[in-house]
Amino acid sequence: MKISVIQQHVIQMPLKAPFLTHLGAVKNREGIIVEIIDTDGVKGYGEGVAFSTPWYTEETVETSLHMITHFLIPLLQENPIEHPQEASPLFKSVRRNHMAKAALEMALWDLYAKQQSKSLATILGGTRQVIASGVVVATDSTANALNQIEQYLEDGYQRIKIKINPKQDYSFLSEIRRHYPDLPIMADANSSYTLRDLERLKALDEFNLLMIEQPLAHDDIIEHAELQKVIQTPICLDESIVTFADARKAVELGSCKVINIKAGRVGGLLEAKKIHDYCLEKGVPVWCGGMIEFGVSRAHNIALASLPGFSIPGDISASNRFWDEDIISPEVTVKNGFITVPTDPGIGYEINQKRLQEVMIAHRKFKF
Ligand code: OSB
Ligand code: MG
Repeated sequence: MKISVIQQHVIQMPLKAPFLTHLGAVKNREGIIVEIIDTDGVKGYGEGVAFSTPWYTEETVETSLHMITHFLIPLLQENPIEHPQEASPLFKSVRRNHMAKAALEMALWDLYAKQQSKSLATILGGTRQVIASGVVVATDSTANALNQIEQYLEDGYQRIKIKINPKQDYSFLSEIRRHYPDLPIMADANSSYTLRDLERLKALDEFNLLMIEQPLAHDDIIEHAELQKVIQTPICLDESIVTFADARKAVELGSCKVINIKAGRVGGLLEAKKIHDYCLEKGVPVWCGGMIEFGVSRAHNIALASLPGFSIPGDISASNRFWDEDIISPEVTVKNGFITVPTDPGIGYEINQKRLQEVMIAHRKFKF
């Protein structure tokens, strides 16, 4: 792929409002923007989506930087590749560290698409011109949740996801349902329940949720299958699915009826597409998850969600859901609940260099 330089930009930006889950608050988002430049000066971009602390998965910004710098970039330097689909097998000699791998792998896909003068969506096999946009409410008060929902519906979002946990579920959701009896809503528990909470979880069936995301342990497959047998609400797995093999186990065991795909969580676009293809074949709907990301990852998500199996609105919202000013130009916008899939080469968004410089806290350059 004629790589000449890889640049690593560490950035930091405050969220417009804290994002609250039972695992803590995200107020400030750090992220890694990877830039891969070929010998003709063509630039591909990827984003490391690990958080500053290991609350959602075991990776952090620091561990990602460590893996990218000391293991993954050296692998690319020593083993020149012809196509981005070779990156994931090459990175197999490093265990896990999926978000670090994905940051590089996704930059390679963007670069490759630009080298071919095709949109990333086209390169991946996307079939949609627009994708349906959903948004997440992550707060600890009913009043805040109702205000946010009102605003998001005005903004045109089609589906609302609400963070829940055993201390904020039944009465919280009944209040929301009282105001919005027919709104497509789903709940994300981020592993806050156990099977001891079975009665609480059964009680949520009455809210006609589209699905409940990751109710049980982050690494469980078996207990979710037990739970799915006794609740009506479809279970969607997020944290439990970190590989294609996990997706297969979950589908075959009946641990879920829906899968949330995040390219970062599964190690990149190749693995994400593998999971997508398998689910499409098995009739399991998938949707694209979010990571409170900046524009680069958001753009990759849009391309991924243009694939045919992404039949449910994902957590892909506008740049202004989280940021005063994003690092891409134009920003991602939602119109009448939809985001237009770009047709320009690669991710189809430019980097807003001025904004990138403003929010950059560290930088490193690797020559090939
Ligand atoms: O569990 O889906 C999740 C954000 C960060 C980490 C985990 C999750 C989330 C979200 C999506 O809920 C938020 C978004 O980017 O819109
Ligand atoms: Mg989730």
